Amino acid sequence: MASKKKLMASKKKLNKRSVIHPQTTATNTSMAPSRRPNLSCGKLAFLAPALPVLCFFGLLSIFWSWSSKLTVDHSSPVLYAIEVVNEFPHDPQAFTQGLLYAGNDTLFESTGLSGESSVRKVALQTGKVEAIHKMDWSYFGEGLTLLGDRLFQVTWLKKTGFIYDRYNLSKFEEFTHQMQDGWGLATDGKSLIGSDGTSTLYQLDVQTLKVMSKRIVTHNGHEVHSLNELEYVNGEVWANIWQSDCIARISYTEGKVLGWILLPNLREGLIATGYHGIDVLNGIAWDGENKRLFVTGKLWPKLYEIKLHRMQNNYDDEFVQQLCLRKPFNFVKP
Ligand SMILES: [Ca+2]
Repeated sequence: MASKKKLMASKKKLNKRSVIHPQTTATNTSMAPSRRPNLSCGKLAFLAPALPVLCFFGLLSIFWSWSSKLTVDHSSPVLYAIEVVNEFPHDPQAFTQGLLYAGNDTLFESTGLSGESSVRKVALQTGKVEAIHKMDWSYFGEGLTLLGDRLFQVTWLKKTGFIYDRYNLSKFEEFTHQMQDGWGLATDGKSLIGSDGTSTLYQLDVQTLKVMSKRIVTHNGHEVHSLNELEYVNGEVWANIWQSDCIARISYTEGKVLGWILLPNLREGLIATGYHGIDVLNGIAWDGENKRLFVTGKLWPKLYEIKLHRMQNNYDDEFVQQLCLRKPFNFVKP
C-alpha cells in the first residue's frame, strides 16, 4: 500500500517436518469381532486352518482404515516454488497495484501513489506504456480488472471506483462500493471479486457494485489478512499478501487457502543485483489461453513469467505462517 515499509518477510531456513498425524485409534472398521460368538473349543479348532487368511484380511482392513485417514488428514496447503521462464521489462516507476492480461501480449496495469496514479495499457514484450490515463492527484490507484470492454478500478482509502473504456482508457463512470477499502479486483467473468486489505473476499455485482456475498479467507484456521492484488485462475482466487513474498491460492467457494506460492527469490534477486529501491511483490496476471502466469512488484524493473513446481519437502506450518501470514492492517487514516 501507500507507505513503503520495509519488507517484514523474514526468511527461515526450511526445517520442515511432517504434520501428518494419522489417527490410528481403533475403529469398528477393523476385522475385530463386534460381537462375541459362543464358539466351543471344537469349533475353534475347526477354524484353525483359516486363521492365516483371517489375519491377512484383518491386517488389510486395518491398513485400509489407516490409509483412508491419512488421505482425510492430508489437508495442509500445498507449497509451490517457482521457475522463471521469461523476463520482461517493467516500468520501474510503476507502483503496481493492479495487473491483468488482456490477450495479444497486452497487459493492463493500475498504479498507485498520490499524484502518480494511473491506468495504463502495456506491451508485454517491451514493457512500453502504449496508453495511459493519469488519475487526479487525490486518488491512489489500486486493484484493476477487465470484464468485456470495461476496466474496473478501485482506489485506496476511498470507496470510490472508476470504470474505463478498455480501448481508449476514457472514463465511463464513477461508482461507490461497500468494501472497507479498495485494494484488489478480479473477475470470474460474471461478477467482480474484491479485496480491501482485510481477510475478506467480496463478490460484487457487476451492474450495481453491491456486495453479493463474502467469505473469510483462512489458512489452517487462521485468518489471512492483508489480501491485496487478485487474480482469478481456474476457479481459484490467487492473492498477493501485502508485505509478504507469498501468493495464496484460495478456494473461491470456501475461502480456504489451498496452496502457497513462495516467491522470495524474485525480490531478493532484484535487490542483489542493485535494485534497492523496489517495494513489495504485487501483481498477478493470468493468460488463460496460453496458460502463462505473470508476476511483478511495486517499482520493479522486471515482470516475470513463472511456472509453479510443487515442493516435495515435508510441510512446516510455522514456517509458512511466518513467511506468509501478516497481522491485520490498521485502517486508521494517515
Ligand atoms: Ca491481477
